[in-house]
Amino acid sequence: MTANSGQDLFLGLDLSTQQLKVIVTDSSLKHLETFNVEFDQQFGEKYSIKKGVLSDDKSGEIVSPVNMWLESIDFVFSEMKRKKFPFDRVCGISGSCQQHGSVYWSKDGVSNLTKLNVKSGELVDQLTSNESFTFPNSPNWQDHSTGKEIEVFESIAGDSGKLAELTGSRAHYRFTGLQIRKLAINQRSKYQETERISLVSSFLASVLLGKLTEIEQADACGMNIYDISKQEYNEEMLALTAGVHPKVDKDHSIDYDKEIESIKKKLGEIKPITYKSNGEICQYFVDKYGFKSNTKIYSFTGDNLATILSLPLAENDILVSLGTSTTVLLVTKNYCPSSQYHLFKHPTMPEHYMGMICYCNGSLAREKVRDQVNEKYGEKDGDWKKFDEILNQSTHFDNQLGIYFPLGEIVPNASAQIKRSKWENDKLVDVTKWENSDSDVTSIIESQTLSCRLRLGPMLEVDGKSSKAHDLYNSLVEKFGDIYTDGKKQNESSLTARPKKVYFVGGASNNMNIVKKMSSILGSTEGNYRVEIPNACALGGAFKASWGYACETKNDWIDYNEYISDQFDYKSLEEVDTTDRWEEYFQGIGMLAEMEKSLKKD
Ligand code: ADP
Ligand code: XUL
Repeated sequence: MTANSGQDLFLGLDLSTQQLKVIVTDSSLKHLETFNVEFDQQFGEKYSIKKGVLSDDKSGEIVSPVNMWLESIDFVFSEMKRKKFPFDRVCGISGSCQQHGSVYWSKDGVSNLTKLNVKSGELVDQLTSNESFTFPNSPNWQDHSTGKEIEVFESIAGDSGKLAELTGSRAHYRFTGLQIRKLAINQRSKYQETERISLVSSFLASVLLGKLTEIEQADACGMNIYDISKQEYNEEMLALTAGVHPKVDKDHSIDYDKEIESIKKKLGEIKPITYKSNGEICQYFVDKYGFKSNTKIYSFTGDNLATILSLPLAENDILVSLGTSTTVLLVTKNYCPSSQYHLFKHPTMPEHYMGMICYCNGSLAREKVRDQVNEKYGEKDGDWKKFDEILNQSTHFDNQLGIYFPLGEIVPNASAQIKRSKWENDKLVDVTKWENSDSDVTSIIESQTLSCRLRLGPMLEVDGKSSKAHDLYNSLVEKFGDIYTDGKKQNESSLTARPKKVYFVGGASNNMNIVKKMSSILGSTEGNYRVEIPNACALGGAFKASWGYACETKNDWIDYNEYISDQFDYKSLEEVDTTDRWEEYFQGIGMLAEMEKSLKKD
């Protein structure tokens, strides 16, 4: 498809848990082709992996073999070569990688990387694991083995909220600083032999460059050690990461200053967000596949960060991903951290941040309610017809709300439970079931959406104050008192802020009734859209490369959002026809905040 025209091409690579994907776009952001290699299918036996990873159920450790990733790069490019892909037209490459994972280069590895050449075999032959990497495997984001590290990171920062203020997130098992600490303590000599530590994103960019490149600033925010406001590593967190914090690591023979210098060197500098490339592709790829020697490599970023690059997402726009779990991403200038969500630097807009809220109880919780109504009405298993019919009948908020957590929830932090409450005689009354069990349908969509609305509020900017919003806020507080979310007091602007545009993606966005209901509650001011972007993060990577190339050609910044908006295929968006019930759901906000106060925790 691409072979006949002479247009410039861009590649977006996506190194995820289960596959390496390569997406090809042209300079008008047209998606031309996709290539991929699935790890289980291609390397399952050789590396004994399942779903891309090695898991130890006892310790909770989950890792991915670095050699497998190296093999997959040659594999997918060889496939492309076999299909006569015109590598010589590729001008720029960027991409998206699973977040938080880390790769540990030995001194030899750093040097081997600069000597890659086509005569010495494949990447995996030249960067063999025991020689080039001090640890052969990379911790995976699903890892759960760092419980002790969570405790020390939060206690040294003060508490979960303070760590979130500093680094954009509370401590999480998967975050890189904690994973490095575990290795630095348990396998000290291997840690000490480590010359450099890359994130998965900077690892992949480094391999293409044939030299080590810096950790990308937006992805660095997934480490729990990077002070986002000061734009530098936090020394206390670095000391923990290196296993030398004087309050928790009592080995007095350790030379603290030397260890801090050493970990800073291992991690390398973090360059502020830029459009500038990190260099040109190395000779190995030129000779082996026919890339031109000036193909630019732009910094790679994390997969969620790359996802927001695939759409014209401006400040205060949000992306609601209704997959197995629900993930909400938004673009904001407002650095307003909380222990219940994440803030990262935006990968292409230096003044902006990306907010991310991750819920466990998304589709599976809705499916349980669907199954319950299907059973009641004798409907077919798995069919959403009855669920939709009930949802459509609900035309207003009727003062009752349920919280449905068949799984323990991250946001808010709560154990598995179901809670239903009604607003009666000016107070909240808990009930074990509704008069009509059909009410669970509306109630689950309402409470899931209101939870997003409550937590998005602090991250959104208010566009001027309206007296209407002021009145709504006053009557809310009069009725419910001050509203607290996750221990933090909400104020007038956080409770009355509205998103500009809302985009819905993921499996459940196929359901227009769910999307309409959610839209009516979120109350966007500039429209709601449903969009199908099956390869969003790889596409975001390719767009980042073509944007970087356009900026470099102009030798100046081009606003990322303008760049995407100018060329974006708006026909791919489906506008959602909805009724705005934003005002009516102030009551729901008050009720949900009240109900969350009494949720059970583990
Ligand atoms: P993943 O997170 O695995 O990528 P998907 O984005 O494919 O998941 O979403 C899968 C979920 O989408 C399923 O769990 C299912 O409940 C939900 N889903 C798919 N179609 C519908 C529908 N018509 N109505 C509601 N939910 C749906
Ligand atoms: C985000 C996270 C996952 C991985 C998936 O914090 O851990 O979304 O990035 O690849």
